[in-house]
Order: sequence, then structure tokens, then C-alpha cells
Amino acid sequence: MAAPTTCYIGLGSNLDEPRQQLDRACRALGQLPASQLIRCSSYYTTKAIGPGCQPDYQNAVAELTSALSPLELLDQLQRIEQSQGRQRSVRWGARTLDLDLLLYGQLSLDSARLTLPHPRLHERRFVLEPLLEIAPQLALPERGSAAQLLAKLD
Ligand code: ROI
Repeated sequence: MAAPTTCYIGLGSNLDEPRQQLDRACRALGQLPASQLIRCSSYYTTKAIGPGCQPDYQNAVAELTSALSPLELLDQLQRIEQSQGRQRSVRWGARTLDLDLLLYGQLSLDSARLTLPHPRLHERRFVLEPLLEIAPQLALPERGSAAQLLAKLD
């Protein structure tokens, strides 16, 4: 099996007790095979970005080390989303749980199922703030310092 890689997962919920959804998701991340949950950020209450009117979100970021491949990890994240009642019918719609694979080490990847780093990571305050709380020195492949990316959003 591959050497463990440090990965960051974005968590978001705005339906059905969002804080409890994130608690449950963090516990599930702690039980992933061949992986170790290192830390989870605090929860941030954020205004919904995107079309339409939605309830506020709870957002957080978790750091894992994992020996799963990127697609194996993605499969596991989608399994957790489904186990918490995620429906994928409406794009940008309200959701019980969204788990985004943000970063897999310093890997850059563009495949049908998965783009790494996450394609909108650098422009989303609701991701960068919790990410910087747990990884203040982080640099993104090709885009550089996460702290500078957040400062540019101000
Ligand atoms: N807005 C916020 N604030 N947080 C999210 O996690 C989130 N997720 C989404 C969209 C609909 C883009 N908006 C969001 O998928």
C-alpha cells in the first residue's frame, strides 16, 4: 500500500441539524480504512454562496493522512455523504452533507471524476478560513500560499 499522504477535506451542511451532520461526518472520517484523522477545524457559520435562497451553512475542514488512492478516498467520502442522506438531485442546492476532497498532498490531477486541488478552493472563503485555521503555512500546488489567497478575497 502507498505511503500515507496528507489530505484536506472540506465539510459543509445546511440541512437537518448541520452541526450534528458535521459531528457525525468527523466521526466517520476518523474511521476510514488505511487513514488517520489528524484534526478538524472549528465550525464556521457562513452565508450560502450560489443561486437562490438557502439556509446558512456550517463549514469546516479536516486534515487526514491516508494510504488510500485519491479515487478510493473519493469513494469513501461519497459513501459517507450517502449514509447521511445526501441527495444529488439539485446542483448548488441545499444539502445535508457535502464532503469535498480539497487537496491530496501536492498532487495536481484533472480526471473525469476528480480535479485536484479542488477547482474552487482558492476562491472560497468558507473553505480557506477553516483550512488556514488548521494549516496556516499551507501552499497550494501552482497557486502558492493559502493565506495570500484568502487575503486577496478581502
Ligand atoms: N455556500 C457555503 N457558504 N458553504 C458551502 O459549503 C456551500 N456549498 C455549496 C454551494 C451551494 C456552492 N454554496 C455553499 O455547494
